[in-house]
Amino acid sequence: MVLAGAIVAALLAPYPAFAYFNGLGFNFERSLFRRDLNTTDGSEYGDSTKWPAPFANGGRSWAAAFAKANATASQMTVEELVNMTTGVVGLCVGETGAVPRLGIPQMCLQDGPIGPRAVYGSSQFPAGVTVAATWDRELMYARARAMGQEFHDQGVHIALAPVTGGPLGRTPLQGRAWEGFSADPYATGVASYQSVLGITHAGVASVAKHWIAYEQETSRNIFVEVDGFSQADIQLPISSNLDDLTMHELYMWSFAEAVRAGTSHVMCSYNRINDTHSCSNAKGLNNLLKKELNFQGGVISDWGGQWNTIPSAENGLDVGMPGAGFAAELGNFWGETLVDLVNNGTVSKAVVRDKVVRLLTGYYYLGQDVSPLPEFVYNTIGSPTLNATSGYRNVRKPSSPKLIKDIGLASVTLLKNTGSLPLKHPQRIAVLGNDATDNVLGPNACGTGNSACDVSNLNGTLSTGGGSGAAIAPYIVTPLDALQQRAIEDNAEIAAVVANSTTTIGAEDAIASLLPDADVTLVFLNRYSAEGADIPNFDIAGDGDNLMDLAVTYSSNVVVVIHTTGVVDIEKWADNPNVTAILVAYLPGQEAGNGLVPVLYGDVAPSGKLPWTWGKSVDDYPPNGVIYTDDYSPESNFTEGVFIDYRWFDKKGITPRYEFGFGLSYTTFGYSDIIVDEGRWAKDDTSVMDTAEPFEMWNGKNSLYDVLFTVFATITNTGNVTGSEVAQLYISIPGDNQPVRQLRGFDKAKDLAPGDSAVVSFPIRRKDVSSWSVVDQYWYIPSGTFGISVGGSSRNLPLNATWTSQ
Ligand SMILES: *[C@@H]1O[C@H](CO)[C@@H](O)[C@H](O)[C@H]1NC(C)=O
Ligand SMILES: *[C@@H]1O[C@H](CO)[C@@H](O)[C@H](O)[C@H]1NC(C)=O
Ligand SMILES: *[C@@H]1O[C@H](CO)[C@@H](O)[C@H](O)[C@H]1NC(C)=O
Ligand SMILES: *[C@@H]1O[C@H](CO)[C@@H](O)[C@H](O)[C@H]1NC(C)=O
Ligand SMILES: *[C@@H]1O[C@H](CO)[C@@H](O)[C@H](O)[C@H]1NC(C)=O
Ligand SMILES: *[C@@H]1O[C@H](CO)[C@@H](O)[C@H](O)[C@H]1NC(C)=O
Ligand SMILES: *[C@@H]1O[C@H](CO)[C@@H](O)[C@H](O)[C@H]1NC(C)=O
Ligand SMILES: *[C@@H]1O[C@H](CO)[C@@H](O)[C@H](O)[C@H]1NC(C)=O
Ligand SMILES: *[C@@H]1O[C@H](CO)[C@@H](O)[C@H](O)[C@H]1NC(C)=O
Ligand SMILES: CC(=O)N[C@H]1CO[C@H](CO)[C@@H](O)[C@@H]1O
Repeated sequence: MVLAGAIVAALLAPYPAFAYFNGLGFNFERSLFRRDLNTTDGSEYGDSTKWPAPFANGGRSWAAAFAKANATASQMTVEELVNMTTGVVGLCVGETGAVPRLGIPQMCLQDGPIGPRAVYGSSQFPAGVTVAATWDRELMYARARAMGQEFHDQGVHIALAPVTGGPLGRTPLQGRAWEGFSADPYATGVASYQSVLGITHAGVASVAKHWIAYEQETSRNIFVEVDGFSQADIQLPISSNLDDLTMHELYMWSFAEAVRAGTSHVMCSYNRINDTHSCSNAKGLNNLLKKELNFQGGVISDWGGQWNTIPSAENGLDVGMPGAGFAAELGNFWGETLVDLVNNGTVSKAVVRDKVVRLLTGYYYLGQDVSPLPEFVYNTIGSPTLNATSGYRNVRKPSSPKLIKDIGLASVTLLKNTGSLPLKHPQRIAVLGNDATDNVLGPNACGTGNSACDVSNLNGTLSTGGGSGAAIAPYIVTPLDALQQRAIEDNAEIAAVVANSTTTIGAEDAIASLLPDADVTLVFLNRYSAEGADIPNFDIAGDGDNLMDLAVTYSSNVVVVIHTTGVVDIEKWADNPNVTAILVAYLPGQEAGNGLVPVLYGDVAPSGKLPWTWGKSVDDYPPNGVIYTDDYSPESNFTEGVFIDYRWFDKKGITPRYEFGFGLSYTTFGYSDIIVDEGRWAKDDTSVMDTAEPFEMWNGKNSLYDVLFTVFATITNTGNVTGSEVAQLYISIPGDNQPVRQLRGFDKAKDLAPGDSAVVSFPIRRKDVSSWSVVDQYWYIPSGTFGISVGGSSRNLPLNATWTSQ
């Protein structure tokens, strides 16, 4: 049966997915049938006899926790074991069943990647894309550590974060790519590694998500059960069909970093891979994740990502979510059925026991048994409500506003500046655009809770995208708030037109009279997107284009600030000489104004760099990034292979508007003295956990993550204000069909005073100069000469050197 497109669209409408799943009825015609326990969707990749489930052993760092987990699990009955693998109803978005007899509590699982979702008394941290644009490892860690503490203090055992490159950024139209980091696997790998460490150090289990090749929202999943019957006959989830090389070199890379950092869990994704559901894909979970990456933790399904009973039990899924939660409408496959299947010998008890061991290892490793977390007190299912059994609980730390502000300041990316910035104490300031100010319905009215706003709403400044990756803002310091404070200090005038539309009565007249006399016109534009829907095009939200027409007509000093989840079309005015500066401020969280205005006024020079390529049009990117179809089995062929984002632009010779890694400062930097130091082999000391990725021995050195050589360069501040520079290293691997260059290092030289220099360093690991051999199934270093270039963006690389592998 084929469902009409409109109904598919309605099913996949933007968040509130939970409210939708929970509340709305299904009044379309459907043929009801019970899912077969064995449903595999017919692909060989769901065959656990070919790719059996490896048993956990605790790996390099979890031996003691593993021993406890194994001992506890060994005492459990089948009912108790299964209880822990199947979600139960609770206040958190997901909870595991308890084992009261052995003192194991119900564990709380809660979204999401910018802090505890739908939980009052928490901070709204900057989004993943924002911290990615800082290229600052310390800020990446600090953000995760602070978020982790809030999860901990709210009673969350398992935080559904970080987004680890699923999505990675195959298409700039992915609605929720902003929850993750960069469209480059190396950069996303670094951010994922730092984020896992930060969350873990707060005593909370991290969940690297979403495994894997989850690159579009459209047709991502419609598993819904009503009255025990499935709607799965309507449309299967999109199948990401990709080859083994692309899987290894692009999509697995950042997950390997999360596993190395010791992520407690991994979430399997909604999509299928090669026609087999990610959550029952034996090749993906048993072979690639648990065997090759040697992952010792648990695999948790995305909510409704489990589609069957026996295959998922045998093919690597450890915890099915939400199970009995959400009125079991998202599929409650295990529970008593799995108990029966174990008792009658269909599914082995050892396989189920291993699931519990994997789940409990993190619990013991993090000490959640010896210092129990506080009780979770809010009701977060449906509309977030205060459900305080012990009153409103505020866990926000006094230090968090400054951290959030600092991430904002370090992320703001200056794309154009013909001299208007930094602002030089303007006396008359015009501000245009509703993005400058408050949402008329309060800071959490649109998308950040469980609701979307009406198109005609004055949405206010965009501090986060929507869906399960959003968090409640305790307040928002808007750009206008911070600008007004500045104007007062400068004894200046400031006037803002914040109608969302130029057609609002009086808006055009107000702009026409205000702008000609202003020293500077600051225009605030945005583009929102959310989980559950892809972005239709690069349009700026609302009436932004018309607003820009008026701005450049009436002002010759227009400074544009863009809050956005990704690339938008700025071609109409980017080159207009009246546009004197363009900045992108991404999704800054609750301190939006404080994280921006000091950059505008030059207290801090901008130092953010683009974490993806800013193309001129959607057509600049690989075709078929989002597949729209009513087909029962929708397929997305990743035919571009590893050539996404800048790799594609470089291969095809396409000139972007702004290249990957680009960003200006108020000062200038000189690059000199590149040194390739081969005398610096260093044993891997960054792996918390060891992967088992196979590699060809070379030079007798023994880990894929050993440092083979280190590149140094000198960065000098050649301008006349203090600034920070993100130096980037790209490697050109010799051989046919290799990307022109690939990011393999970055180092931020911070706060260089005019005339000062700093030496930046780029440790290059074996993996960084390796390719994946599909034939031999290992990483190997191609023989020949490797090009090494260092500079300030992917297309501004003044320093060049080589390294020869043989
Ligand atoms: C796990 O516990 C079982 C039962 O007590 C025991 O037989 C087994 O050796 C343990 N496994 C490991 C790897 O310690
Ligand atoms: C299963 O989990 C539920 C919910 O946490 C708990 O009430 C029940 O006691 C558990 N059952 C067993 C057999 O431990
Ligand atoms: C997907 O299929 C390709 C062949 O088309 C194969 O090389 C790859 O290993 C498969 N990957 C998974 C995870 O099934
Ligand atoms: C085992 O239990 C399942 C679930 O109750 C049932 O469907 C299946 O027929 C049983 N198999 C055997 C061999 O008894
Ligand atoms: C609070 O949570 C309990 C347990 O889930 C539920 O029964 C109750 O209705 C909730 N109260 C509110 C006000 O949401
Ligand atoms: C306000 O936000 C909603 C999504 O919550 C969006 O559909 C609408 O277009 C936005 N309005 C404007 C004017 O940007
Ligand atoms: C720039 O702004 C001035 C008004 O300040 C206007 O006269 C002129 O036409 C504008 N130029 C462009 C290219 O829009
Ligand atoms: C995807 O690739 C398969 C196998 O080559 C082909 O049969 C199918 O038509 C392709 N689908 C699309 C949507 O391009
Ligand atoms: C230093 O600052 C002055 C005044 O702000 C400016 O005119 C000059 O171009 C700057 N020099 C450099 C090298 O940036
Ligand atoms: C209050 C207000 O000005 N609302 C407008 C926002 O913009 C949309 C179109 O983009 C108009 O339809 C609303 O009237």
